[in-house]
Amino acid sequence: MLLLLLPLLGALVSAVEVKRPHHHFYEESKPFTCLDGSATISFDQVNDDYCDCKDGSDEPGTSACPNGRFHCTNAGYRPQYVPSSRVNDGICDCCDTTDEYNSGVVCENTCKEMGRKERETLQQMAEVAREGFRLKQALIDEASKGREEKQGKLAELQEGKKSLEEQVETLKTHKEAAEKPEKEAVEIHQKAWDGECPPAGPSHVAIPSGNPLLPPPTHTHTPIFNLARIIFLPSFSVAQNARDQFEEAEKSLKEMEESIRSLEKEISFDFGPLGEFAYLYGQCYELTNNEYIYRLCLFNRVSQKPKHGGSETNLGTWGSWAGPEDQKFSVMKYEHGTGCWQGPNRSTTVSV
Ligand SMILES: [Ca+2]
Ligand SMILES: [Ca+2]
Repeated sequence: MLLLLLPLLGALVSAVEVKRPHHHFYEESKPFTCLDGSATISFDQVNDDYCDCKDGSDEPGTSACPNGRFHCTNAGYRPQYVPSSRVNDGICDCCDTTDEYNSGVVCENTCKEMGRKERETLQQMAEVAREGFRLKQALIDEASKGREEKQGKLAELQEGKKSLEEQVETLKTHKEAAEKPEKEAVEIHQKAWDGECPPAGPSHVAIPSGNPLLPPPTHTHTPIFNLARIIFLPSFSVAQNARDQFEEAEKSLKEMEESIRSLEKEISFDFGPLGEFAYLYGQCYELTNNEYIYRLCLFNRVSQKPKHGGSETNLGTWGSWAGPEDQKFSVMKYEHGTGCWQGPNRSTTVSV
């Protein structure tokens, strides 16, 4: 009787046997060695619903081994391993339905749909990444162009500075030359004021008015005094003109030097390996919480101001990139802010 039943049982088992996984470890023509090497068994002991290997690797298609893992091929989606305990437990775990091959539960094969959704998501992510790269490249190109422009401008300014310095030097000489007769005239005037007789001079006629170098007019002008005043005025006018020109040129030179300094500073900033952070230069952002308004001006400074009035506190000026070695450009450090009460200076760390 038993002999008669055995082939029948074998037929039943093979009817539900699931030949899986399609993996190079499982070759039907050869004996199977457990993946942990604990035993070698004949291939018909693979997926025979009896646990032979300690690691459960002989039963990838049944729940015979408590530590076994069931492999779903999930054609159209991603292959997956589920714990053997989930095989035929009445719950659909594999999208290709194969974990429920003998539980009577009817699972719907959702692999194709899941694969389609995953591909869509991946495509969207890839598009976002491509867009990001495009943007980054545009920023790099812009930064490179900006840097070239700044360097060109700097060279131009430095050239201009040289000629302006020469101009200032020339105007200074002119000024000094023009101030000499003026000085002499002042001396003459002073002598006249003191009641002495001035030497003969050109007979200019002018109306004295509000000259800061001359004593104020009074009602007791003597003819000599008036003569001195007449000699003085033209030399004052020439000297004043020379002074104005010199001062104006000197002011332009100072402005130019300031522009050079500012450009040199901007060029010296570390805007990332390819200058991709240059676009952030000079941009400011504000964050308000219950108490304070925080203001971050990138590559410049961070400050904090009480929301309901009061003075601003410096939380640090641009220092350096301070991320970990492999991500240096992920953190910005602003340092040397206002000192804390009996403590160190404030500083701010900004995560980019
Ligand atoms: Ca087995
Ligand atoms: Ca299941």
